[in-house]
Formats: sequence, C-alpha cells, structure tokens
Amino acid sequence: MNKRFVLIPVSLAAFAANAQQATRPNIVYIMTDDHTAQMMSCYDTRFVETPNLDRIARDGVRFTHSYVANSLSGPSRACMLTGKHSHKNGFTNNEHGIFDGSQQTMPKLLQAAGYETCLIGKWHLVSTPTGFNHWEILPAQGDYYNPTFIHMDGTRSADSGYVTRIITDKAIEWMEQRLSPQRGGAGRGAPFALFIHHKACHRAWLPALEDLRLYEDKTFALPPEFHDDYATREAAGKTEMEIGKDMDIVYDTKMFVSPKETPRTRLSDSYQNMIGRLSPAEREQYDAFYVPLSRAFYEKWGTDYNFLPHQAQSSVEGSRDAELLEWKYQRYMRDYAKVVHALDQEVGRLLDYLEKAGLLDNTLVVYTSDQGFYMGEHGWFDKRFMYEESLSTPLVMRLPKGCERRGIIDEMVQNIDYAPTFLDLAGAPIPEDIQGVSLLPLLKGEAATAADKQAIKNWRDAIYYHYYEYPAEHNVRRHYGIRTDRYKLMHFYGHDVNKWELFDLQNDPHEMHNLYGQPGMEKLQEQLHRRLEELQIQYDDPQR
Ligand code: SGN
Ligand code: CA
Repeated sequence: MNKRFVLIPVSLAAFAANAQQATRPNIVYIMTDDHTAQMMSCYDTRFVETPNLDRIARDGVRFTHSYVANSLSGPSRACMLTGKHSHKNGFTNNEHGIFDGSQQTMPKLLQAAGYETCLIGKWHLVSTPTGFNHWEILPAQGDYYNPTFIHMDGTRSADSGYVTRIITDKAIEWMEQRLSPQRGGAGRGAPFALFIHHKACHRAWLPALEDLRLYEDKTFALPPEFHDDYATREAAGKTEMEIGKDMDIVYDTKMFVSPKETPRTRLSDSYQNMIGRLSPAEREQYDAFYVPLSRAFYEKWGTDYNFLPHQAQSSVEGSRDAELLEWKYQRYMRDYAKVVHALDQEVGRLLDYLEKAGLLDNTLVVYTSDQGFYMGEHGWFDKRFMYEESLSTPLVMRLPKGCERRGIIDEMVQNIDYAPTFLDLAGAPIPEDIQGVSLLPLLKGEAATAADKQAIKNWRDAIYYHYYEYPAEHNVRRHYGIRTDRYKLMHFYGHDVNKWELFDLQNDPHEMHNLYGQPGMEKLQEQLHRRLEELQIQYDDPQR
C-alpha cells in the first residue's frame, strides 16, 4: 500500500498554512450511473461520440483495466466512499442495505485534512450523507424530468428541467458560491472536493426533450454474442435481463399511446408516473416524438403484445421474433445514446466552467461510472455479473499540476482505489484499514519517486469481486471471483446454484466458453484457486 504522510509543523504561520493549502489540488469527481465504456468514444468508436468525455482522456489519462468491486449502485458507491470491499463497509446490496454513515469515509478524512466537500446528485445509500459540508441528493433513483431533490435540512423540492443539466447547474453554483467571499464562500484559500453523481444513464433512459430525435437514423450493429445460448454458464441462463424477454415494451422501449390504446404491462404504471412529471407543454413535445412511433408499433404488431421467448430462440433470421428483438435493441441503443449525449454536453459545460474560473490546472477531474452495463452483449441490458462489460467501468482523469502522466494506463485498478488516491493527493494519511491502493504513483509521470516506481513494479496481479444481490430483480445469482490480466475464475453460489466458471480472456474475450473442469485446465485452475483464496484472506472476506 502506498502511503504519504505529510507532517504540518504546528509552528507554521497562518500565512504559510494558507499558502500550502492553496496549492493543494481540488478534486472534481464525476460519477454517472450505468454508463458503460462501450458508449464512450475514447473507449469504443462503434456506437456514439462523446467529445467532451474524450477531452478529459485526451488532456489526461485513460485507464484500460478499470473495475468495480460489486457491480451495483449502492454497493459501488459504498466501496468508493470507504475504499473497502462490500463485506467491510457493510453495504452489500441495494435491497436491504442502509449505509452506516458513522464509519470512516474518504469525504470525512478529506474534511479533516482541510478540504471542503460537496455532494450533488444520486446517493442511493438510504442513510443521510455524512462527511459533506454541503449536499443535495436525489431520493433513491431520482427522476429524469423535473426531479425532486432532498436538501440538508430534510426538506424536498422539485427543480424544473432535465436532471443532468440541473445537477451540473447545482455543482457549478456551489463552486461559484464558495469562490466568492462576498457570498460567504471560503474563496480560493481552501481546497475542495466536489462529488457530482449523475442519474444518467440509468434505466429507463429518458432523453432530454431537445435530444429526442438524435440517433434515430443510426442502425446499431448487433454485438457478436447477442444470440448467446448461455451453454456452459448456468447462472447466465437464469437471468431476467434479456432484451427480448425482459425489457418492458412500455417502460423500456416507451411504446405508449394512451392508457386505453396501450397494453398494461408489469411496468406501464411506473412509465406513466415517470412521464407524468412533464409539464403539459413538455409532454406535448415528448409525445410528438414517441406517440407516432408507438402507434406504428402497435399497428404492426397488435396490442396483445407478448414478451419474446428466450433470446436464443428468437434468433431465427426473418422470423417475427427476430425482427422484434432487433427492433427492441435499436430502440434501447438509441435512447441510451441520447441520454449519453446530454451527459457529454453537460460535462463539457462543467469543464468550460473550471477553465473559465481558473480552476482547471489545479484540479483532479475524474470521470467514471458506478459500474459498466450490457449493450446487448449476451442479449442483455443491466449489469451485476462479473463478466467484462459490467465488471469494467470507464475511468478517465484530467490531472492537476505535478501529475504529468498522459495517455493510457494499463494497470488493473478498482473503485476501492479512489479513496486512497484522493487522500494521497490531498497529502492526508491513508488509514491502514483502507483496502484499495493509491493510484498516485501511476499518475505522477516524470515526478515519480523511487518508491512510486517500486509500487508500479509491484502492482496488483489480480482484482477481487463479490456480488450479493439475490434473490432480486434481474435474477443474477450471488458470486465472487478474481480477474488476472488473462484469466477469470468465478464461483456462483447459494440457493439453486453452485458452479465455477473459468475464462481465458485472451482467447475468449466474450466469455462464451467456460473452461472450468475441462481436461488440461487442472494446473491453471489450481493456481487461480490459490490466488483467489489468498485475496479472500487478504481482504478478510468470510465467504470462502
Ligand atoms: C432499478 C431498475 C433495475 C436496476 C436496479 C439497480 N429497475 O431497480 O433495472 O437493475 O435499479 O440499478 S427499474 O424498473 O426501477 O428501472 S442501480 O444502478 O441503481 O444499482
Ligand atoms: Ca448503477
């Protein structure tokens, strides 16, 4: 673990203390919800263009092996805040978790080190935020349109507009206020850490009204393993996250005319609640786009709409099922892409603000997501699995002065590393019980010390993962595992499953061939089991 203890002599004059503080970098941490690397053009050019997110990578660094510890919102956020795996921070799943805000967290440690901290947006940890000088959060998942915010005094109020824009406005307003002594702000004297947690691009991917028509001419290519039959992967065959059979025709693909002319589905009431938040004028704009599409859909397919059968059975070319399945995929991709577009624009606006305010050069800007997502790979939407698309999360950074590294960083990093990295950057000690490691040695470039170089040389050779939320929506079984640079070993356990999976990511990047138990795998299996057990002991996970 990399530690950097900065001793601040008590005898330092106030002036010197201020000068030292002023040079400490600010931290602007932007975390989106369910934004996956396939939908970010600096990672993948197939689907969308994200010039502003790419700008962060272009001016800074892009991590190619960035992972979460538990691919779900609340747990992921708890890992980020504490620098610890789920079994240590106590928030293992969204269904039953209440984050214990009395525990040690990175924002509290930053405060103790003299940072002013602020959180705007999705929180999703049930308990009241602790460790922030200012916060304004969305209740639970929050809403895209005219969203309600919870304020520090417990009151709630709705803001007018689109959530991605409003969150950005609030973040900029907080920085403006704190830069202005006339408005009671600390001015430039004290460093700050601002956590901007977007709702975008969470289900049900509701676009900004001005973006409704974007991407409508684009036909997205089906991912190669779209028609996966899940052979050799038992848990993968048991989910409820297939685009064909599980995506709700009203809620997800937005095929809604009126309650009378639209079939009632499992989530059609929720859909009406979501779009019911629009003002009459906004609703008119929304309907002008989706209602004609919906009419055409029901005219063609009828209103006795049934969910499609299992993905693989819907693959017969030219069949009704195949056509419908591909149609659903296109709708999904287009709406998600529109939501990403607004996000990209708003991140651009935030970067412009930082530049204009003279903050950019002394600020670490992080862009990441709470996990990755399936864009049709294996026929899926959603996340949760330790397979590559949802184990991974985008991670790009624009670095402050003193961190001169640029370009690609290939080392394996995880969201438990953010807390120690921010503390390290702030010159604050990293407590022993934090399980992540500081990424600072990777960021320094020319300025790397001998100790940094040693840390890079001894970088971790495997990451540990543990997902707990079952039984629950989407039916992904509990599992844990490790990923090395080439292999992945996972164990699905509990309830009706007890299965191991082993993948060679070099020869099988889409994880279609489970090699576990295959002849010739004995030695590799044994090595991976040993490494898994070592990590479970190192991280003190009682599940083994
Ligand atoms: C909601 C969604 C799920 C999603 C979970 C967790 N259903 O329950 O599709 O998996 O959130 O997402 S919805 O009908 O409410 O849209 S997470 O990112 O917050 O963990
Ligand atoms: Ca999420």
